[in-house]
Amino acid sequence: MSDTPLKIGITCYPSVGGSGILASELGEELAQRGHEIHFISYEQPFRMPVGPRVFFHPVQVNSYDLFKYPDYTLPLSVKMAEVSRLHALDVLHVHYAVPHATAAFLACSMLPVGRRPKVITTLHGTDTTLLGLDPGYGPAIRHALEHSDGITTVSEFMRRETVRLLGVKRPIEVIHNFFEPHPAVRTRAAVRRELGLTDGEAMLLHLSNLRPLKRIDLLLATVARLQPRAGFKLVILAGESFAPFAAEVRRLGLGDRVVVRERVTDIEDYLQAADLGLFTSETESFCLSILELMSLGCPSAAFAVGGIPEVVLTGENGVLVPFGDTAALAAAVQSLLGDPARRATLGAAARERARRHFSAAAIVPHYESFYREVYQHGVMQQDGSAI
Ligand code: GMT
Repeated sequence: MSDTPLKIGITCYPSVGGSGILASELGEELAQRGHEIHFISYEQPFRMPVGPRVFFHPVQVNSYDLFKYPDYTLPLSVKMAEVSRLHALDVLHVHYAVPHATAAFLACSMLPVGRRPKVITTLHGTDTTLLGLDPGYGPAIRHALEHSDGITTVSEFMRRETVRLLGVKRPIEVIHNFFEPHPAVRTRAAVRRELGLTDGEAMLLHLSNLRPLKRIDLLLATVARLQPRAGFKLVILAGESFAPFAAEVRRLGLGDRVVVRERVTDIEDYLQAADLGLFTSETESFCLSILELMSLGCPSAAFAVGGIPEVVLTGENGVLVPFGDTAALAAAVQSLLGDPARRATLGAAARERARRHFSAAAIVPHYESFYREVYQHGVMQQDGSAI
């Protein structure tokens, strides 16, 4: 069993977002290692790999006039059960609890006992920190976690929060996120030209889905403090429309300093062109974007929140300041913009940390061994014994 390839179903959100990106990259790496991967979602994931042993099963959601809200959980669970049965899945790995863990629970109850895949739920962030606190979601999340065969979180911070907020008593495996860059297609110079960067301008890069907890207000407030303005441009790779923030950019007089690209797919092109990452989230379970930059040798400046200090060691491979202190963040950015040698030192250390701790080679075997452990030993109790 230890080397037998597994048949693994992966359910994730297909749109731009860290959990979907991680799930897609994990599927790609697992397929390259010989496993058979079945993605199940309402759309083909944004960065889903193409190649041998990778399949996509779309979930069809019909809208009926009799329902005020269309339901996704039921058709998803039916599709999960169908794919599990037809392809004899060993493992169903769901990313982000809502509604995927609940749908997996339902899917398994539709299957005969001996033909149920082992369900592994990976908690990525707001499925615990936000929805876990919502009385309309929390009990269902807890129930689905109690019935998952294995639970993983993407950081130690996230594990602690899951225990604290959801009272989960089962063991939780911490498996950090990973990133494996694909080769850039264009040169650094070509990308900087496309972005309108002149030779004297440093490129600050922010990439996120712009949701409220990313605190784009603080991002812009930080950048507005930087002098001289001619010395930098802030490039924002936006997973959602940037339109709601355009007025604030104008109000701060940053109109000619901010360049936005929406729903970019050739992400490595932009990562390799950056001089410094800039992030102002109020919470992050990990912050995959920081790791993406680190993997290409670019350090970041950010607030020290959530799991970010597990990724960035301040002063060694990036800079972290207390949450909300835009003056300190701007001072750190200002100092790094004026010191290319220090940026290079931090960047080299960032690349090395990413390679050593958060690369596919470091992380994917951990997922594989966890799958096999759960597959062979079933549900684990807190004391490590099987149910
Ligand atoms: O939980 C979320 O907000 C969504 C999720 C996503 O789909 O982007 O983000 C989380 O998962 C990422 C991948 O594991 C992490 O890098 C992000 O830090 C995390 N976001 C938050 O915790 C806010």
